[in-house]
Amino acid sequence: MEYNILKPQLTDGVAVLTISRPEALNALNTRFYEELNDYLDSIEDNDSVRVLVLTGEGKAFVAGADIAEMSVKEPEAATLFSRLGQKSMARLEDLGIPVIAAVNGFALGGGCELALACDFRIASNKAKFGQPEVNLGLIPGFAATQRLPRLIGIGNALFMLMTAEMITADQALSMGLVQQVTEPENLMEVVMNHARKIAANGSFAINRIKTVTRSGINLDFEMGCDMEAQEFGDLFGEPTSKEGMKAFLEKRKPNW
Ligand code: CO8
Repeated sequence: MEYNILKPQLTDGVAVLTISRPEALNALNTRFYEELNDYLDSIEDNDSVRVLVLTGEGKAFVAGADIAEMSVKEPEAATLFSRLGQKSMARLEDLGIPVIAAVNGFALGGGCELALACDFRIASNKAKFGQPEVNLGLIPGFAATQRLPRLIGIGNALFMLMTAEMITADQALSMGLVQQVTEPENLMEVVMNHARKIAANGSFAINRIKTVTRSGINLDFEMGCDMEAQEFGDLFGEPTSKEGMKAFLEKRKPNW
């Protein structure tokens, strides 16, 4: 498929997917989701992609769902669009590799929701976060009502959802919504350093961290621990764990 909105790039096992529709501040429309799903199909079984980074071109990460496209929808079509967004974002959460949001600018509404579906978020100090749906007479439709309280607690989530206030990257950091804030010019370098470090580690362990943590948060604590013990044990059947521990004992870098 030819992409009009997405610009994918792959270096050293790290795929950077830039959302590029700057004339609409990268607003998410149906075409975006078609391209995203096509791209995810293409990397799902591609072992050379070990980390995925999402970012936006221009002054926005993503300024929300496309209000122009949404404004003419009837209830049934709006529900379908919401489902399309929810399912597409769930694919990022379920992807077998880490997904990092490099938040370069506005992450509003659907844009904040897209960042929430990533495994962690690193933001430029110019980034702004918000869930301004109520200003449009709407509620979020790409799972912010569900992911936000799980990530930052119900008080912080309801503050963002009810006030529609735009918060700074530093405020987002203090709420745990982002994990690191950088100077704008350093954002991609910082993100790429993390991504390359993750990509250089044994992907078996990294990918299991994602599965166990993401599945575990929706399970009872004991069931989560059972799953962790099972996965921990399974790793001992992989050559990568033997090599990792052997390398430590031999005071050398692992040769995965
Ligand atoms: N959708 C469509 N176009 C947009 C969007 C958007 N979300 N955001 C910005 N644009 C367009 C503007 O209309 C403008 O276009 P034009 O140049 O043709 O007039 C262009 O991008 C540049 O925007 P501005 O001139 O407004 O730029 P400013 O720097 O002055 O302002 C803001 C930047 C503050 C980010 C401002 O653009 C803004 O408030 N945008 C809307 C933010 C918003 O409300 N987002 C939430 C949308 S609702 C949502 O995401 C719900 C998700 C769930 C959907 C469920 C499906 C049913």
